[in-house]
Amino acid sequence: MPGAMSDPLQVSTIHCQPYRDQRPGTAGLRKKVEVFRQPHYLETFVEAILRTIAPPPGATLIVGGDGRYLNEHGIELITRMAAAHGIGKVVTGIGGLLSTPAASLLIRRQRAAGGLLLTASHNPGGPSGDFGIKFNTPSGGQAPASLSEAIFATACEIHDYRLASLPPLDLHRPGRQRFGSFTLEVIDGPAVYAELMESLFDFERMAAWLRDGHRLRFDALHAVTGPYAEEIFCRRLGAPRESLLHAEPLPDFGGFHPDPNPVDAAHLIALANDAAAPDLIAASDGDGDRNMILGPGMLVHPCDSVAVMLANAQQLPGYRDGFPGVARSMPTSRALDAVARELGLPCYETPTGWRYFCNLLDAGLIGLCGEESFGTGAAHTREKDGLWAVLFWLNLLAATGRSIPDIMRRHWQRFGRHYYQRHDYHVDDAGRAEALVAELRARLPALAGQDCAGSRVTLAEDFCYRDPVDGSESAQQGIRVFFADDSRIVYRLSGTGTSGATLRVYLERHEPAAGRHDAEAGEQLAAVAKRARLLGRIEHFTGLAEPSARI
Ligand code: G16
Repeated sequence: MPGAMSDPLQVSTIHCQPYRDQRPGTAGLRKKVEVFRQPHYLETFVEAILRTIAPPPGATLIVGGDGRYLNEHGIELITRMAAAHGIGKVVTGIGGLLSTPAASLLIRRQRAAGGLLLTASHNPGGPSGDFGIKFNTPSGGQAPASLSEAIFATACEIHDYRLASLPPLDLHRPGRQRFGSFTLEVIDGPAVYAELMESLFDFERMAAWLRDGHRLRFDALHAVTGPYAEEIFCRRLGAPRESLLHAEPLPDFGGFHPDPNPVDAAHLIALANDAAAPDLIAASDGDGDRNMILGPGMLVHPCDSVAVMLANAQQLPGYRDGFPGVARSMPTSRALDAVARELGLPCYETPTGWRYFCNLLDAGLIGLCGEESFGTGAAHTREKDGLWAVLFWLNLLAATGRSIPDIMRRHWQRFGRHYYQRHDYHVDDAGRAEALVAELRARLPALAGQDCAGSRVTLAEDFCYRDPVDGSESAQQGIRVFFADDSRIVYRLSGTGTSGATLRVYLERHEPAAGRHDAEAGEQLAAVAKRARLLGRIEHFTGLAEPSARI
């Protein structure tokens, strides 16, 4: 019988040629599906990961994905390769589905040697979409830059990989499948994750809020969070089934671009602006780590969301003792800093990329962090966590009895409002965007003190981060320019795209507590946007007079 208990695993060595384009970006290796379908492409990268981390014999590995096209194929392949490398157990979710935060949680719980997550996050799926893979360390967090570079260097030298011959795997049958010394364990990811959420939030109170007739709409965009939302909102909180939209995970996300933002999820903005808008509207992305929060007539910008969470944390059972400190990525608005200042807490500023928060979380320096790119999280896991953020807001609404617009207005009256917008310029020729950044960088020393479209530059620099825990330095993490009128512009290139380049221009202007808070962000930032175009000579370099998207 194949795979009987004491059979030694049969391992083959397969010859291949190295690929030299497997350098991970902001969060893992992301490429078009057609790139991943080249002969041995995925195998080469997985072999590079396994050789670089060199897990001890018998170690456990968490392997899961967001359900996009190639997900199950990738999980079966990684399982066979892991077995060939002496891994003792691979743990995955039913159907190979694991949200990114759930995978991070499992890595920590199972004391695994790490995790391989098959996701391109918010990028589109399907055969013509994107695929991706990233390695998370035993702490549950994304590989630091040094490890990613080491994996890349190894990938450039791969000429063969190892594959164990196993009988057909059943990713849909919960439980253990044993093959000699190797075990595949399929677990119920949503149940494990929901239990943790029950320890952090007041489920009784949230269930009562729903019973009282308050309405919730959660849109899973046909991505990984559907089964998690069903377990939490419907089974454990008693929300009616119509609270969930697009809950069935599909390999092409049903055609959705699974990025919960005002452009790609415009239907949720329309729902929020409807006269009969639900009390809480929320969404997550492909792999479940991003979140979008809306209330009647209002989107809660992620920069504000993390600030409101900090200001109100004591209302929630899991966070009554507050946080040791907080952090945000550099391009994220300074709304969080304003609250931290009032509470006397340190507020760290990191480069873009969730991985930079992980050292701070591991060292206990922070307990809450967030990014403008619709990511918010805390110390329960080492990834940002979409459903956690939705539950935070749901619990806050239930605990205070207030509406989202009411909470936001009170917040701005206390701390002022940081009007904020990100303008993305997509260019096919990456060289043009790189040239813009290079020119701006060269002009930096001369900028301070200059007048630029109506305001004086007070500071202009290329952000360099020194990690306070391990002392490592990350240079050239975004060009930031501060102005005398308390506005700020940040320029950087996206590290998550799979074609051309995206120039991200982040605009921010502070309106004091006594000022006007109910205006439209685009209108309030029009002058700063014009200044950003002039200063960066955006049209000259990109040929674009207007951004491709305003987020
Ligand atoms: C990833 C990172 C985030 C980052 C985002 C956007 O998120 O984990 O930290 O903010 O990409 O990065 P970029 O501006 O370089 O495109 P995700 O949700 O895609 O894994």
